[in-house]
Amino acid sequence: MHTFAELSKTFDNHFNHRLFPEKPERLYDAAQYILDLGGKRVRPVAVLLAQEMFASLKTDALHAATAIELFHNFSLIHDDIMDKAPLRRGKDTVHSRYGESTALLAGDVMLVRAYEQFSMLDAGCRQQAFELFNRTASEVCEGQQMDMDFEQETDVNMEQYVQMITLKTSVLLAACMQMGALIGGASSACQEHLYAFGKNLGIAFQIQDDYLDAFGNPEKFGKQVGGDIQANKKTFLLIHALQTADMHTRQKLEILLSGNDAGKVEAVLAIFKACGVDAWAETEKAAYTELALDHLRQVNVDDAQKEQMLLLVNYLMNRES
Ligand code: GRG
Repeated sequence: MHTFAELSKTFDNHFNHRLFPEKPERLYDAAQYILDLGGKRVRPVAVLLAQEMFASLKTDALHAATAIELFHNFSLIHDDIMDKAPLRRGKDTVHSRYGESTALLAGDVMLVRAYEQFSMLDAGCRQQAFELFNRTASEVCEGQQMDMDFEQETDVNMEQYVQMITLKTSVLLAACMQMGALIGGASSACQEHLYAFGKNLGIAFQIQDDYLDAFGNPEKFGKQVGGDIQANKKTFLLIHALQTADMHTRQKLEILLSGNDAGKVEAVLAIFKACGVDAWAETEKAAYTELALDHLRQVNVDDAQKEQMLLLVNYLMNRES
């Protein structure tokens, strides 16, 4: 069994080389560009960690991990186009550097490559892996649409928000966990607990993302801090602030959100702080992490097999980027 650090290195060694042909140069350079920016590689490592809870590391887990990292990067490119985001991983977004049309195509070709990776899986788990992946990819699309719809809506409640981020963010982490378990030969019950573990962990992960978007260190975060506020995104922090603020503060917040004045981000952040949303986000994050851990405890393997996964949990919840 490998450590979390060893599995991260194993994946990097497998993945960190040019994955695309030379020509047409602009298309494949754009696809390779975002991969070369790195990122935390949380999802592929989750696949490997989950797989190693049940059997020694298999090549199939590397194929699935590669597919999911390609898919994740594809979705980031398309998301950044939709959000008109200037920065990703501290550098220009793909569309800022290569133009929107090439960025769209680069994302598309990465999705095709992801399917190629899944098609290499052993016949014993290929069909189930495809089904899990296809269901998840559809859900990510649904979550993305809900997220965009919420930008135009004034009254999004916490339940709707959790439903949206479950689809947009959490189900992919959940699928990584289940995919690893499936490839490792785990029982359906273990696969389901790992899925639920990943899903709750994904919600906690998104809370951390919302927190970092508002309060993160711009040098470490890698994206524009305050980007969610600027784009009127409904986030955990905003929904909580709207729910808990007194009438005067709520009105002030609504006026700020309806415009795009200079100083909007700073003014909204000041209200967030006055409403105590930073401390509240920490409590919520801990609660979802605990729900996730409840499911991990129910996975029927020795505690020693779960130790490395716990390191991933710890890393995710304390990250600054
Ligand atoms: C699914 C067919 C299909 C299309 C894509 C654009 C889109 C539809 C969905 C957007 C999904 C999306 C980008 C969700 C955000 C998830 C998220 C929290 C991303 C940040 O992940 P990190 O922090 O990033 O792991 P790094 O850079 O570390 O890889």
